[in-house]
Amino acid sequence: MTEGESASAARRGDGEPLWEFARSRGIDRRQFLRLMLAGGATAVLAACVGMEPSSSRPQAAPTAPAGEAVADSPFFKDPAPFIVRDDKGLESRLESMQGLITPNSHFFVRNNAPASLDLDASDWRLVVEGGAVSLPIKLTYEEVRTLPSHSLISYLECAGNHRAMFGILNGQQSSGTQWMTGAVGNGEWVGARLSDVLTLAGIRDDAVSVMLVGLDTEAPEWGFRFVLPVEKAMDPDTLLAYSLNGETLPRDHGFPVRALVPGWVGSANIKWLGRIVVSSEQLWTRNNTTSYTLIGDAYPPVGESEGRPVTEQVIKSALALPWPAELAAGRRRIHGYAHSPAGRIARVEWSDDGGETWSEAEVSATQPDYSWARFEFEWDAEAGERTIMTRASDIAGNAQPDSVPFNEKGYLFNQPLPHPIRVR
Ligand SMILES: Nc1nc2c(c(=O)[nH]1)N[C@H]1C(S)=C(S)[C@@H](COP(=O)(O)O)O[C@H]1N2
Ligand SMILES: [Mo]
Repeated sequence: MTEGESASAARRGDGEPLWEFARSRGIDRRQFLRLMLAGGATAVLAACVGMEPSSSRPQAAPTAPAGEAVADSPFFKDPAPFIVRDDKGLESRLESMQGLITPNSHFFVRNNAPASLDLDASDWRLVVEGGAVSLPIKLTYEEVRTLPSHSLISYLECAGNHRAMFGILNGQQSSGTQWMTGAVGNGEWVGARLSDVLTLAGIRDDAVSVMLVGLDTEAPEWGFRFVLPVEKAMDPDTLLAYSLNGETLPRDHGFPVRALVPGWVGSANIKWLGRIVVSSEQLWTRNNTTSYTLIGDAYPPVGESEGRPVTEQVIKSALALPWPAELAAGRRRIHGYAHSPAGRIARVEWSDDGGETWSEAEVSATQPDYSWARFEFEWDAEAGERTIMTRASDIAGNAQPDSVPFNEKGYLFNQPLPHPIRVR
């Protein structure tokens, strides 16, 4: 693939918006065509970056979002709506959600550093470098925001969501934060395409790995970083996000810019992004060798990893109820959420007899982009100690498996959950 070809690949299905964008930066049709002939989308984007929009469009100010840090808290947001797992984890309560979008105040937080960073957007730079780029660049926040913006609705889930269930249901506890079902949220993200930034940096056709590095820990051994294969990095839906649910990206979620990698495990979605390293070799780092790796009898090691690095999520469903739940007897509507990286949820079934018989739940019709689905059903709650189990399948034919082989760090647990409910 030549540089020109990689540029057009980056714009596939998006030719017209590039022209629209160039025009909004004062570039006329002839200049546009000349730039396209000379250097493809790379040249057009390079000519656009740094130029003021000719029509002013509303942009959030490049300052940290409002709100004072809670005294002595490692987080900026109020922990009240959450299950506080530890000083690095706020778990959402699914029962506090009704609609499709998780409000920012209720969106789970997972940090590996001791505290959320408080960065100043005017000092912030994004460095793009490495052996597989021909034009290493350093972008400002304004420059990232000047690139064509793309918005999508996507769920974001920690690889360790449901991890506690290895111990609770299968009797074998894994290491790591014992998340129940709330290390997941669904939001509307706006950002630049990572592919546009890589195109600006002149990504070469021999690129293999794109490593995203957070500013929380830059140490070579322990920096929080994630290696994407170039194909996923160049996917037009992989974003450098600066907005969540119509607000400037909150500091707990990676202000000023984070990666949003739809369908991939939470740890790929690097917050407080500071550096991107593009290499013509497969890169190995902590987060694909010892961490975020399936280690166990069922998972033979891959490359320099101790096991199989986690990449894509798996299909899951959970009820929006406390664990355990307490309900009064009688008919009621129960709801929950299901999500799959492979596409829309086609079907959710539920069982209140331990999986002997299953009934179909209603699945929300609205399920844009990489959104999770909301499902609901009517349940006649009879007094006693009860359980309800749900299992989802997606339009690609994936379904939740009956069992998941153990892995030491407890990732990707997606067995159907027999949710305990005490009915009085
Ligand atoms: N720089 C940086 N990025 C990071 C993390 C981190 O600790 N540092 N945590 C990752 C993990 S493990 C998850 S699950 C998601 C959580 O995103 P959230 O806190 O916005 O919900 O961010 C990921 N990105
Ligand atoms: Mo995570």
